[in-house]
Amino acid sequence: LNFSIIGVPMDLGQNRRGVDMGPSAIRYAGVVERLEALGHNVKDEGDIAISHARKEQTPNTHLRNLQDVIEANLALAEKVHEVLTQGQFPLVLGGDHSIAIGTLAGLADRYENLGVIWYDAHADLNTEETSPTGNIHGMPLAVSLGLGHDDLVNIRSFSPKIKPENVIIIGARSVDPGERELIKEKGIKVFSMHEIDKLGMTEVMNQAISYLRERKVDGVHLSLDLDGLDPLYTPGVGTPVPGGINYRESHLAMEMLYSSGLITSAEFVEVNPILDEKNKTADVAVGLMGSLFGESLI
Ligand code: DIR
Ligand code: MN
Ligand code: MN
Ligand code: MN
Repeated sequence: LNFSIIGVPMDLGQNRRGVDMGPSAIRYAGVVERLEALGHNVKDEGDIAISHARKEQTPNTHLRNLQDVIEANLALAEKVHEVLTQGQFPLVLGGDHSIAIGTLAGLADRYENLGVIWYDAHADLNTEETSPTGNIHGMPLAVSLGLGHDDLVNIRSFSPKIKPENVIIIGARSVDPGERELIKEKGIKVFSMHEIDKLGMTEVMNQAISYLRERKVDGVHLSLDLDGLDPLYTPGVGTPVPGGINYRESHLAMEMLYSSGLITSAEFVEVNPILDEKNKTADVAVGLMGSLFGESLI
């Protein structure tokens, strides 16, 4: 593959500083070398410029740092769109998960029927009305489905970006009441920790892959929040939730996605080296990219 790595040093979609250093931590963990060793071509596009001179809060909204999040995602969407037109595979490094708004906006006019795998402890389906926190990193999936603040929903001037029946959430274990309602209302496919425990990761991934094939998707974006894994393996995340997906299960999931040949773009988000132990979380992220892009043991 011909990768374009796009760093997004964004930490304004949530409360804990340091996740803006995620792209550096992942580069330090050797992402470029790891992919090149697999025979891929890798172009590092550098980072999207994020202003750390924070804008004034938008009055009468519960959406934290709204203007900064809009600006960053407008720039990211343009960049993702640009690298796609060059035939590159977009690999986005976060940064908090609010950046998925821009990634999906940049992908969406290229794919008529994009599939999305959301690997996360959370559903990221809140809106301003349902959010318990006001943190936009808890909202990107809802925004991409067309629900949320107009300026977020209409990035690149169209909405929605994706269809609810093309979304699969894997690893959920912390879902807010409003998100649960939306999952039911839209019929979003969820493999929570309950299904992973009960069926095992092999069956979960087989079902997920068949589901997307039946939907006749023309591309699949993997949005991987490192908090989907158990914090034992990825402690450097802002909102850790115990009882998560383990290390081997996660590698197996990535290996099965590689074999499926379905994945056409990916992002790895919420790596916060300030909260980490010796860059463990970025190391795991790069390891998972290895499995996702062709490493095998034998
Ligand atoms: C929570 C946490 N559901 C919120 N969300 C997180 O703030 O909306 N998403 N951490 O990754
Ligand atoms: Mn998330
Ligand atoms: Mn276009
Ligand atoms: Mn999460």
